[in-house]
Amino acid sequence: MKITEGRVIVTSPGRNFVTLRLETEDGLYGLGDATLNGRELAVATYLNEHVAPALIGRDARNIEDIWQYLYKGAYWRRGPVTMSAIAAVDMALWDLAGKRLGVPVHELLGGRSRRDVMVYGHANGQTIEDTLEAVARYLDLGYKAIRAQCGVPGLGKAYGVGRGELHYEPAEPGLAPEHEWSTERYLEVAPELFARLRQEFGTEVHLLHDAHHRLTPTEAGWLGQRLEPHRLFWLEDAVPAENQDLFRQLRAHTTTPLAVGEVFNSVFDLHTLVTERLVDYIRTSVVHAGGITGVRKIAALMEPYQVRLGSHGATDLSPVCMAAALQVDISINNFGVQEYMRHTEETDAVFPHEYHYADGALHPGSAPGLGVDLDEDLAAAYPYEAAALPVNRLLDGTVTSW
Ligand code: EZ4
Ligand code: CO
Repeated sequence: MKITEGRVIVTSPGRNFVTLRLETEDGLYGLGDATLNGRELAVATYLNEHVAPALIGRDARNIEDIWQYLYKGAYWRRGPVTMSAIAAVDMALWDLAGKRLGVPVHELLGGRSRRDVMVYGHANGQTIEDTLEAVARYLDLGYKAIRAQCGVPGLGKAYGVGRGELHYEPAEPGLAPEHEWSTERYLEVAPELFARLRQEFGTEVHLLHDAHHRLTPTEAGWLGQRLEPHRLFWLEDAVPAENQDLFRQLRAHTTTPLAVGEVFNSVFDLHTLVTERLVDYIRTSVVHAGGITGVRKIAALMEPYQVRLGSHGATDLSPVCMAAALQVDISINNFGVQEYMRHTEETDAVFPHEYHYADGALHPGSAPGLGVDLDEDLAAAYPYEAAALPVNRLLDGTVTSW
């Protein structure tokens, strides 16, 4: 089962996606997502120049060995560009393995641990009233878990408060835009939002919230305490993710469950958080954390500490990543929830997939491999367009720090 070709396809059906297609000598092919929002071409180049040539002639059946070879063979370990490239290879190899054996990938990962994969969507509004309406719409669609965000009074566009309803696209065309931010004003509105949500919708629905790395542990502890009566499913990215030490102070000050990790790419980004049990959920995604193999290593570390996986699944993670994430989610024991923001119709047409939504959950389907394809002719109709995630400045012009 020698690998004969590795090709990178960049397409922008509403947003940019980078996909790796690996082909083997018997004519089978596997797909892997390599999309890194705002830095897409760095990963495409890394794959084209450094990874694809090293795969030709290798046996596609040796998934673990190829993962280790790429991880250690880079010498410069970890990092989002490297780990997204490794992830793409890994997903494509699992896809190939499933197709070769005629089974969905989760059957190779130990089978199903649950019936379906609970998902959450983003309910956004400029005001609290708008957000209440957005939550009601998700409830009508059957969602059991909903992330709620609202605008901050007196501020322009706030990051994390999306445009559109079921879609969410925080990247903007061109270079990184600059937005304004005020923690003081945010801390006024956030507890009020959740008080209103519980009043309107009761205690049954799981409510989530994302603070996007903008608070200090003191501010986050204050917020977490005020959210305790409203029993959140989680408070995400309350403090900057890259300093694991900050979570000790935060954890000591609130029993609101904590989630972090959409920007993580290896076990060494989170080992302190897990082994000291400073968070409840880790949000690494298959694409940014070294693929199915990378996320399974992370999930295995988390399991005895009762830390659960709550994978990142915003619109910038392609249907290939979503298909791969669902194979992991359904198979591991310590799964919590999967983020799910729907892709545009154009994206769904470029990436036909087996997974489907019903009753607040995604179902991975039973097609061999990952259960997702790429229509290359259609993909070619959507050329790459530069876009980037925003930077926030405080009201006096200072870039928000760590
Ligand atoms: O901002 O996917 O929880 N979800 C998020 C996402 C991220 C984007 C970054 O590319 O915070 O919406
Ligand atoms: Co987030």
